[in-house]
Amino acid sequence: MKVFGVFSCLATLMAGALAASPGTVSAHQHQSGDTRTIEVVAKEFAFEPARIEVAPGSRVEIKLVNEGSLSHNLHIAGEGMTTETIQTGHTDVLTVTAPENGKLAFFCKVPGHKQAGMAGEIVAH
Ligand SMILES: [Cu+2]
Repeated sequence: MKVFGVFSCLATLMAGALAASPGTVSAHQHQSGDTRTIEVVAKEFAFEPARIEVAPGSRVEIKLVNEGSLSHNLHIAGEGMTTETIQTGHTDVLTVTAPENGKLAFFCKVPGHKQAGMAGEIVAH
Protein backbone atom coordinates (compact mmCIF):
# COMPACT_ATOMS: atom_id res chain seq x y z
CA MET A 1 0.00 0.00 0.00
CA LYS A 2 0.99 3.57 -0.72
CA VAL A 3 0.23 6.66 1.34
CA PHE A 4 0.34 9.83 -0.70
CA GLY A 5 -0.54 12.41 1.88
CA VAL A 6 -1.89 13.33 5.20
CA PHE A 7 -4.90 15.59 5.48
CA SER A 8 -5.37 17.81 8.45
CA CYS A 9 -8.61 19.25 9.52
CA LEU A 10 -8.36 22.69 11.10
CA ALA A 11 -12.05 23.39 11.30
CA THR A 12 -11.75 24.37 14.92
CA LEU A 13 -10.55 27.81 13.76
CA MET A 14 -14.03 28.46 12.40
CA ALA A 15 -15.62 28.25 15.80
CA GLY A 16 -15.17 31.98 16.31
CA ALA A 17 -17.82 32.66 13.70
CA LEU A 18 -20.41 31.19 15.99
CA ALA A 19 -19.66 33.53 18.87
CA ALA A 20 -22.15 36.21 19.80
CA SER A 21 -21.48 39.62 18.27
CA PRO A 22 -19.06 41.27 20.66
CA GLY A 23 -19.53 44.86 19.43
CA THR A 24 -22.12 47.41 20.43
CA VAL A 25 -24.76 47.94 17.79
CA SER A 26 -25.27 51.62 17.13
CA ALA A 27 -28.72 53.09 17.01
CA HIS A 28 -29.92 53.19 13.46
CA GLN A 29 -30.36 56.72 12.23
CA HIS A 30 -31.73 58.09 9.00
CA GLN A 31 -29.62 61.14 8.47
CA SER A 32 -30.90 61.73 4.98
CA GLY A 33 -34.44 61.15 6.13
CA ASP A 34 -34.44 63.87 8.72
CA THR A 35 -37.13 66.44 8.24
CA ARG A 36 -36.65 69.89 9.63
CA THR A 37 -39.75 71.84 10.50
CA ILE A 38 -39.75 75.55 9.94
CA GLU A 39 -42.55 77.78 11.08
CA VAL A 40 -43.41 80.56 8.66
CA VAL A 41 -45.76 83.31 9.76
CA ALA A 42 -48.04 84.92 7.20
CA LYS A 43 -49.44 88.40 7.76
CA GLU A 44 -50.20 91.52 5.78
CA PHE A 45 -48.20 91.51 3.66
CA ALA A 46 -45.13 89.45 4.35
CA PHE A 47 -43.80 86.07 5.34
CA GLU A 48 -41.58 85.77 8.38
CA PRO A 49 -38.98 84.57 7.78
CA ALA A 50 -38.91 85.49 4.11
CA ARG A 51 -35.57 83.72 3.67
CA ILE A 52 -35.27 80.13 4.84
CA GLU A 53 -31.83 78.58 4.77
CA VAL A 54 -31.69 74.80 4.57
CA ALA A 55 -29.25 71.99 3.90
CA PRO A 56 -29.07 70.93 0.24
CA GLY A 57 -31.37 68.06 -0.58
CA SER A 58 -32.90 68.01 2.89
CA ARG A 59 -36.54 67.50 3.66
CA VAL A 60 -38.15 70.65 4.92
CA GLU A 61 -41.55 70.78 6.52
CA ILE A 62 -43.01 74.24 6.27
CA LYS A 63 -45.62 75.03 8.86
CA LEU A 64 -47.55 78.06 7.75
CA VAL A 65 -49.19 80.03 10.53
CA ASN A 66 -51.58 82.83 9.68
CA GLU A 67 -51.18 85.67 12.13
CA GLY A 68 -52.72 88.18 9.78
CA SER A 69 -56.33 89.26 9.47
CA LEU A 70 -56.81 88.10 5.89
CA SER A 71 -56.62 84.57 4.48
CA HIS A 72 -53.25 83.49 3.11
CA ASN A 73 -51.48 80.52 1.61
CA LEU A 74 -47.94 79.58 0.67
CA HIS A 75 -47.13 78.42 -2.84
CA ILE A 76 -43.74 77.05 -3.81
CA ALA A 77 -42.95 78.12 -7.34
CA GLY A 78 -41.93 75.37 -9.71
CA GLU A 79 -42.95 72.63 -7.30
CA GLY A 80 -46.67 72.94 -7.87
CA MET A 81 -47.20 72.83 -4.12
CA THR A 82 -49.53 75.11 -2.24
CA THR A 83 -50.85 75.03 1.28
CA GLU A 84 -54.51 75.44 1.95
CA THR A 85 -55.65 79.03 1.99
CA ILE A 86 -56.01 79.48 5.70
CA GLN A 87 -57.80 81.98 7.86
CA THR A 88 -56.52 83.92 10.82
CA GLY A 89 -55.10 81.68 13.51
CA HIS A 90 -55.00 78.59 11.35
CA THR A 91 -52.03 76.54 10.19
CA ASP A 92 -51.21 74.24 7.31
CA VAL A 93 -48.14 72.19 6.55
CA LEU A 94 -46.39 71.17 3.39
CA THR A 95 -43.18 69.26 2.92
CA VAL A 96 -40.68 70.01 0.22
CA THR A 97 -37.27 68.65 -0.72
CA ALA A 98 -34.68 71.39 -0.83
CA PRO A 99 -32.67 71.72 -4.03
CA GLU A 100 -29.10 70.43 -4.08
CA ASN A 101 -27.97 73.88 -4.94
CA GLY A 102 -29.91 77.05 -5.49
CA LYS A 103 -33.23 78.28 -4.23
CA LEU A 104 -36.97 77.84 -4.39
CA ALA A 105 -39.16 80.90 -4.50
CA PHE A 106 -42.41 80.94 -2.58
CA PHE A 107 -45.28 83.38 -2.39
CA CYS A 108 -48.91 83.83 -1.43
CA LYS A 109 -51.28 83.08 -4.29
CA VAL A 110 -54.13 85.18 -2.97
CA PRO A 111 -54.52 87.84 -5.68
CA GLY A 112 -52.41 90.91 -5.00
CA HIS A 113 -50.58 89.52 -1.99
CA LYS A 114 -47.38 88.57 -3.79
CA GLN A 115 -47.20 92.02 -5.30
CA ALA A 116 -47.78 93.51 -1.86
CA GLY A 117 -44.76 91.69 -0.48
CA MET A 118 -45.80 88.17 0.40
CA ALA A 119 -42.85 86.44 -1.20
CA GLY A 120 -39.73 84.71 -0.03
CA GLU A 121 -37.22 82.03 -0.85
CA ILE A 122 -35.85 78.75 0.39
CA VAL A 123 -32.10 78.81 -0.05
CA ALA A 124 -30.03 75.64 -0.07
CA HIS A 125 -26.31 75.98 0.56
CU1 LIG B 1 -51.63 86.33 1.39
